[in-house]
Amino acid sequence: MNLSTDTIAALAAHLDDCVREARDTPKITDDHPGMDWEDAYAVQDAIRDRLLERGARIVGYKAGLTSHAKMRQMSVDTPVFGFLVDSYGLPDGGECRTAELIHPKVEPEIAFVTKTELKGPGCHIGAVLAATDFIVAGIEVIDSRYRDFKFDLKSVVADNTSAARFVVGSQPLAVEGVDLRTLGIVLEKNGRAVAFGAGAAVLGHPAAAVAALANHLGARGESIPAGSLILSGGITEAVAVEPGDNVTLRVQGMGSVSLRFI
Ligand code: OOG
Ligand code: MG
Repeated sequence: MNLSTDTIAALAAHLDDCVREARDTPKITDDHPGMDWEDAYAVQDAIRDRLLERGARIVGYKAGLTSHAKMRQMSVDTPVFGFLVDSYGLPDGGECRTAELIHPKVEPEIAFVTKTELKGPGCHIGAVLAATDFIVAGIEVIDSRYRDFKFDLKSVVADNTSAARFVVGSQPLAVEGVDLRTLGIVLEKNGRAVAFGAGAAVLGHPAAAVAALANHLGARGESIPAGSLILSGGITEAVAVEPGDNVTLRVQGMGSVSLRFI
């Protein structure tokens, strides 16, 4: 750790205020070039504590930058991990209010719901599949608090990996007998298909992203509790949205899920 406890608390308050006021900021490493990984996750933890103090509940976790398309789009080279709270969740077919956000983008994802605890180190795809209750189609709405979505990995980790909103579909699929690598997805914006992909785009297998999350949490003395929702990461590049847009994600065997941006 290179930053003081006070600096970490101040950075968390700053990013939390940016979320609440839908206002952007230069990336925080501009002023704190010495910030290391531990500092970055400490800022994320401090944001989580602020949300919990205001009554939010942790409903799950997210892995991000798990596909080459996303890594290329954001010019970075390793996955990052964040948390999801209940207030980020939207109903399928519901409205997402863009006035509450800075510059939202949508990502097509495969979401996992766990039935037993997952604990690293040593977590692998097999353990994730054994602990998975079902998978479901998910759209993540990301909204980096950094100006023009320009960041480095440590800044994005501190900003809870741009987490803002998410919606999951209502047609669960059991993983038994399903090859998650070849699950096809189509993302539509206003009735037009704008991005396509398959599960293998995410670290070769979406369950690998969940295993990486469990190993990341394990290194910090945490685990993924049973009943968690986990977004395994955008399969394609993120797509910018604006008021009036309708977004639908179709996933093979899992029906569709949609959001309206107002
Ligand atoms: C970071 C979050 C990326 C994903 O699924 O890859 C992410 C960002 O691109 O702002 O959630
Ligand atoms: Mg995502």
